Amino acid sequence: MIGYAFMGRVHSQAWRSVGAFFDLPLAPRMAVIAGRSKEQTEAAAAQLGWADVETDWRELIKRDDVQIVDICTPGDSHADIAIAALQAGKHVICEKPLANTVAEAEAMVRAAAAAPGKSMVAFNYRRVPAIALARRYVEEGRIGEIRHVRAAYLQDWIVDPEFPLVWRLQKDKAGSGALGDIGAHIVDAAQFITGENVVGVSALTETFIKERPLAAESAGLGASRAESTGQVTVDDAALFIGRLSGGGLASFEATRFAYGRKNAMRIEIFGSRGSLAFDFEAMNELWFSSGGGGFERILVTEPDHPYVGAWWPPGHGLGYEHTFTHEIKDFLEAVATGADPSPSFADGLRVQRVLEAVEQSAADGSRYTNVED
Ligand code: SOE
Repeated sequence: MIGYAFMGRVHSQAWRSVGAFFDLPLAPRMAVIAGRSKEQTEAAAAQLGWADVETDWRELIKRDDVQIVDICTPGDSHADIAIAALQAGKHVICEKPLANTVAEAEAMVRAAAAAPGKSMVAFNYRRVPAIALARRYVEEGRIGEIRHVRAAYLQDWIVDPEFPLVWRLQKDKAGSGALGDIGAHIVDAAQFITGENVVGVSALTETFIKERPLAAESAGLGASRAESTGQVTVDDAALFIGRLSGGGLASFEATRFAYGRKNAMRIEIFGSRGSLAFDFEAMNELWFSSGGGGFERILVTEPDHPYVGAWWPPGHGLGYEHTFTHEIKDFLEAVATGADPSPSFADGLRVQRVLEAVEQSAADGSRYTNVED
């Protein structure tokens, strides 16, 4: 694993627990974790359960005891690490969004196609049981043809103008702001559940707070007031409408400025025969309308619901971390059986192209912009 912050911690939890709940065709061993600071990486390894540490990811990739590389770093290093790992014959799982640019994502797709290893982009929300169940309902034709998708991802962690300029607010590190961080999730979820693509968009983006205090680690002792702030170089919010490949219409809202909404990843799908609705803040529920008569609440905790049978008795519920455990389980099965894991790097590139079209449209007065194929 490379990186030990939020994503490194949650992926580690998944690697630690997956074998205790699922019958796996192979047993993962948590060999080595890489980070730049030796001290902090050693502390992370001890806490998270990794046997060894490296302070340079290139050394990790060279090791014979590493067959799978899990990339949990900011987007600016995804392409370099993934391509090097694939070329070294490793299997790769990479955090989302796949890369910071379409060009990087294309290079990753080419490297994946040329390499023997398996590769997967970690859109974990596909592995929320209720979202996997929603896809099953669409595949079974229960809601008919898709007319509308209404998706929103609402958070509030940077509403305070004094919140520091962390890497997620810097374009050179994160690629984009709310758009790539959380907008990418709802684009992927919409495409996953409906089985259709977003083919064109019209967008607005905004950065409400343009300057913020530097994060502690970059604020330098004795910095004057003027020197202790920096420019926010990404969007705070991105709103866009789009067309789906099946002829339906979609709307997307991604914002970190929605006070009271912590991780409200919401999606509603309206079809010719029925509708589905989901909110991550109540992630064990899926709402289904079979046409007329309003919505029925499905408690997605039954053993025949996706992934649920491996866990607790009905009604006991799952949480955020389980989505990563499910992701690692599916990835390991693909590695063991030789199947192609999903979402692939090509799926990640497809999302990246939507993000790019959103940025182009927003820069171009919201002009309708086709998503490249
Ligand atoms: C931060 O906005 C973040 O952690 C995202 O990066 C994740 O992908 C999402 O799951 C929760 O919010």
